[in-house]
Amino acid sequence: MAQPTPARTHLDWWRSAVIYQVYVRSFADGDGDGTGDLAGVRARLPYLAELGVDALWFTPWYLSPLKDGGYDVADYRAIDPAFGTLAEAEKLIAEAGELGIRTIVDIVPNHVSDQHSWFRAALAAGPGSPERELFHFRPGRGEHGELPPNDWPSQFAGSTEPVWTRLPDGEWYLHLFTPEQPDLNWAHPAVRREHEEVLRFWFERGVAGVRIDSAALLAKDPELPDFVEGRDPNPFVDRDELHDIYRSWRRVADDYDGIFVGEVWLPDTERFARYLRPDELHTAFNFAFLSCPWDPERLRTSIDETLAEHAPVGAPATWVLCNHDVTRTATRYGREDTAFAFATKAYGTPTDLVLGTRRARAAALLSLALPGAVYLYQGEELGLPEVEIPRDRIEDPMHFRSGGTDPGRDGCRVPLPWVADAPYAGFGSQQETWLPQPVNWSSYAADLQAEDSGSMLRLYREAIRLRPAFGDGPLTWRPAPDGVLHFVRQDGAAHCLVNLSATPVDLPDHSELLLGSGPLDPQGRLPQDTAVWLRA
Ligand code: ISL
Repeated sequence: MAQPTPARTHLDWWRSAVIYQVYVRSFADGDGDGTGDLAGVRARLPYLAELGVDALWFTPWYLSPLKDGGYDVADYRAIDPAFGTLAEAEKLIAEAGELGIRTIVDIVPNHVSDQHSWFRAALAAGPGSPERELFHFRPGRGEHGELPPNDWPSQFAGSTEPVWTRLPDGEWYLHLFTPEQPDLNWAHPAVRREHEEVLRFWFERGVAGVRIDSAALLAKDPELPDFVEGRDPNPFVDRDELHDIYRSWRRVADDYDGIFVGEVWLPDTERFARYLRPDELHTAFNFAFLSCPWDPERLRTSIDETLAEHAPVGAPATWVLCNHDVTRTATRYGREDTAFAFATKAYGTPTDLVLGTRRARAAALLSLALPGAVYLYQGEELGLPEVEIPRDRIEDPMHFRSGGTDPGRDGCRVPLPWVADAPYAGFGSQQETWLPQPVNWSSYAADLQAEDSGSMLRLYREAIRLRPAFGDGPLTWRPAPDGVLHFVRQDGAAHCLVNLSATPVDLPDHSELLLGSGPLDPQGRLPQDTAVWLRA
C-alpha cells in the first residue's frame, strides 16, 4: 500500500527541485574577455526563470589559480576576479531569489589550492611546524627519502601521476588530485573549524545550499598505509570519521535551513545511504543513474535500487544525467557503449548524434518524472554534444595527468551558444573564448531553440512546467512489454512510458497526452527511444 505523503512546506523545496548546474566559466561572458562571469549569469537570469528551475548550483567561483577549473580554491571568501566580485555574487544571489531561484555554492573540503594562505605558510614554516599539520606532510621512504610515503592511486581516473610531491626541503605532501591541490588534514580541529565558518559565511549571504566536492575522500587513515585493494576500511575513501564531520556541518546548515548535496561516488549502496541519514547530508548525486547505459532492464534496476537505498533513511533521490566531469548525454547515448565510465573515455569514439539526441530527449522525460530532485547541467537543455577539443587548447589537468591518453573533461565545458547570429555564438565574448567552440555551435543557440517548438529547449521548458503533475509521492511500475518502462505517480493519475524496444507500443487509456519526447507513429503508438507523459 502506498504510504501517505507527509505535509510539505516551502522548506522541503529541495526534495523535488529541478537544480541547474552553472559552470560559470562557460555559461555567459558579461565583460567580453572570453571567460564566463557573474555579470553573464546575471544577464541570463530571465532565461533560467523561463526554463523554470528552482535553484542554481554554481561550480566554484572563488579566488583560484584555475589549475582545476576552480576546484583549487585560494580563498573561499573572495570571488575570482575573472568572474567578478563578492558584492556581485551577493547581487546575483539576491536577484535570483527575486525570481524564485535559490543558490547553491560548491565547497571543496578535501583540498585547497597551493596558493591558499595556509599552504603557503606551511611551505614557508618548514618540516615539523604546526603549519604543516594542516596538511599531510611526510618524509619519504627509501634510503634517502627519495620514494613517496605511500602508493595511493590518483583520484583523477586514468592518471599515471603520483599523489605525492617532494619539496626542496625533502618532505613530501599528499594531493589526491593535482600537485596544485594539497589535501587538508581533517583530523586537525582548525580544518574543521575553518570549514564551518566558511559554510556560515555563505549561508549568511543567502545561499540555500552547499554542494560538497569529493565528499567521501576527506578523512584519511592517520598512518597513511599503502593501499591494498579490497582492504576494509579503505585508507582514504568513505571512512567512518566522515560522518561526525557531516553531522556537525548539518548543525550549521540547520541554523539557516540550508541543504547539502554530496558528491559521493560509492558503489556500495548501503555505505552511500549512510551519508543521507537524517542528521547528515540531505541529498547526494546519483552517479549510478548517471553511469547507467540506455538499457531498459538496467535503467529499471537503477531506479529501483536508488529508491530502495534512499527509503530507509528518508532522503529523496536525485536524478543526474551529466555534469561538468562526464561525457554529455546526447553524445553518450549515441555511442555503442551508452554507459559512462571515466576509464572508457577515448578519442575518436564513433557517435550517432541523431540517435543520441532522441534518447536524451526520452531520458529527460524519464528523469523529470521520477520521485526526487533532478540536476540539469548547463547546455543539457540545449542538447549540446560532447566536443573533441584540439589537444593544444585543452586545459583540463585530467588530460595531462593521463599522459594525454584521456581526452579529459573540457569537451563538456565549451562556452554556451546563446545567439546564433553573433560572434562566438552569442557567448558574449569580444575575443577568442577560453575553450574553442566548434564550427556548428550556432545551430544549438538558445535563441533559435526558443523559436522552435521541436527543440530540446522547448521540451525541457514544457517538461519542467508540467512536472508538478507527477507530485512528490511514490512511483508504481505497471506491467509493460519487453523493453518498455511504464510507471505511474499520484495513485495512477500520471503516467510515464519510455519505449526502448524496436517495437512500437500502444498507449494505455488516458485523458490527455501531456508531453512526448517525439511524435507518435501514424497508428498512435509510441516508437522506439521515445517517452511520453499521460494524464489518466
Ligand atoms: O576521477 C574520478 C574517479 O577516478 C572521479 O571520481 C573524481 O574523483 C570525482 O569526479 C571528483 O570530482 C570533483 O573533484 C575534483 C574536480 O576536478 C571535479 O571537477 C569535481 O567534480 C577535484 O576537486
